Amino acid sequence: MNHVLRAIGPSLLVFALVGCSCDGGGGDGDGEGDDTDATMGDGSMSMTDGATRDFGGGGRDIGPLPDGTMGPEVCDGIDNDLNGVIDDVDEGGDGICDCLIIATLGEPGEWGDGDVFATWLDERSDIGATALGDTTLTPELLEPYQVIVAQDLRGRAYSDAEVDALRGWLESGGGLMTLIGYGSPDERTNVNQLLAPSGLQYDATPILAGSPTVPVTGWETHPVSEMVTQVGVDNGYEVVGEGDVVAREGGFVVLRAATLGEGKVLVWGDEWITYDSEWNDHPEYELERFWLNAIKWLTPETECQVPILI
Ligand SMILES: [Ca+2]
Ligand SMILES: [Ca+2]
Ligand SMILES: [Ca+2]
Repeated sequence: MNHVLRAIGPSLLVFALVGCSCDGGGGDGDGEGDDTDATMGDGSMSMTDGATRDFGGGGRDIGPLPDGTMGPEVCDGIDNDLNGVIDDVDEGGDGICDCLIIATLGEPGEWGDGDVFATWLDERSDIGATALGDTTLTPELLEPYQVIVAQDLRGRAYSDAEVDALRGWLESGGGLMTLIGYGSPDERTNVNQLLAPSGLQYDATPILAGSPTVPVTGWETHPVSEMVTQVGVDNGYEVVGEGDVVAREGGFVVLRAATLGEGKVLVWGDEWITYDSEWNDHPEYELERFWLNAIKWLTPETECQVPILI
């Protein structure tokens, strides 16, 4: 069961399955089989010409609307238009899936004004971001979310059980992005606890102090760096350990990307990408594109994937 279905509960899926008339028998009396051209339950879609399209996924979560009609895609945990992606809705064409289920851990930063998750992201999806703060991490808490972004984790050590819960969520397909640089000595310790299963860590020495921010200009080819040439940082920490290097500046690695089971991890060595100054005062920074790329890459490949058109 995918993350979206877990979020909305299985009852709707049951309703959808029961409500679908895709039995291949042409129950509407027109003698032409299902007008939807679709067959549910085995992961395939039967066409009127006899061909079959296989979307994989073992037949889970594939099907038309609860009333049996095809599409358009809606946020219900089902691939209503049978294009192989569940809930790929973006009415505004802003590059953020309207059905995205995303949360933040910790608190927003205080070194600059603004909060990307309270404004920019909320305007681009139906649900916005859920602020989990310092809530105890359990499998049940994490399960609904497709993407989680860790902000300032100062003052909040995590237990082994919480680290295990996050690891399990990642391995089953969650996407985690971490930030750092909020200025408290224990933030690094705490976020490194959560990152330990991924093999990624923040180093101890502060790097790249600047006012205004230092542009990060060394980008490796990666989905997250597509059409990105500069993003600013100030007084962050180098990202060390496993994973692919995505961005460097001044001889330091600022961004690494790794996978863990079905899940993905992005570790960014700073937090200024959340502040208004970086969005408003630096037209040379492709910050919006960077966030769009990051969220898209972190989102499961068959859920909530929408094109980035900016
Ligand atoms: Ca779809
Ligand atoms: Ca849907
Ligand atoms: Ca959107």
